[in-house]
Amino acid sequence: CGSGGGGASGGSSGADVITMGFSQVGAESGWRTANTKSVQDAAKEAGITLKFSDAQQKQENQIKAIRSYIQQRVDVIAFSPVVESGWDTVLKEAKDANIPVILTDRAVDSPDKSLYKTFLGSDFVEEGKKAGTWLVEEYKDSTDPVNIVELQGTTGSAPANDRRDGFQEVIKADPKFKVIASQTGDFTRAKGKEVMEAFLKANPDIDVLYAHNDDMGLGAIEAIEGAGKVPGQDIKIITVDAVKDGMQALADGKISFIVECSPLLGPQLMDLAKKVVAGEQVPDRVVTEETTFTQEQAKEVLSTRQY
Ligand code: GZL
Repeated sequence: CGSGGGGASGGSSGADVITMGFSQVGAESGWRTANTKSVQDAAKEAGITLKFSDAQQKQENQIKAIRSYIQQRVDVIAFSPVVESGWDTVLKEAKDANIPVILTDRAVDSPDKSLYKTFLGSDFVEEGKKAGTWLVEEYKDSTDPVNIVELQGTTGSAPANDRRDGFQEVIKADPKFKVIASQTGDFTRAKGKEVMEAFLKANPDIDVLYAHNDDMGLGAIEAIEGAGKVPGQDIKIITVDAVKDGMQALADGKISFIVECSPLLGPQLMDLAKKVVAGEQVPDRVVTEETTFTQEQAKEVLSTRQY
């Protein structure tokens, strides 16, 4: 019956099957692939009918998908906003259509918190702080300048803004840490490699790379090796995510430290969706559990990693 917003939709079986419209950022990284699998598997497990769209990292495609879900009268909409701004209009349309919205993975900067029921995802500022804290510890016995280059995530995205800010908040305490170059690599390996090649050409004495995700770090490793330098030794590398390829590079000593960002949001998302559709109260914010990994720890857990 697809009554949308609160009522259970008819779905194929006609029973109380919930229909969720999900707008995914894209397929830009190993993290995103794992996140998509988690959402799709969890929907199946929960008996939720999932309408899924891949926005290829374009906000206009996400807005189109959300409008289409509103037209289809889905029971609940969930999405990972590719960037923080520009959502108020379409979220207002969902609210006016009485269709609840759940934010997953990334946040929006809308001041009107009534536009969505809850935000499930990591604390990216914390992730940036964890990266900075490791670096401060790593160089605690040195007074020499530490030249850092930064590969930022997608411009305007919550993870890029917050991982940058959290990292800065920690390293600003010691003036020896200098971010000598910072540019977006759009969370992809290809762009990470391309930007790192430019960094290497312009800066002969880079000590550290801080990459906002494993994929850009892995692309940068190709550039570093291409420049005849040893990743993890000539240039220490800190990344975020802890996907399998990143953890392998960490275990191999090419990456120095990884801050975990879990993509396995599917099960929690489906639980929240059921509660929201049933009109139950849910927390405004659900922060995912995650840790950090050194090279030694990566060797221990590599075989058990789910993604
Ligand atoms: C973080 C997520 C980021 C990952 C990247 O929750 O939005 O997007 O860190 C992914 O790998 O592309």
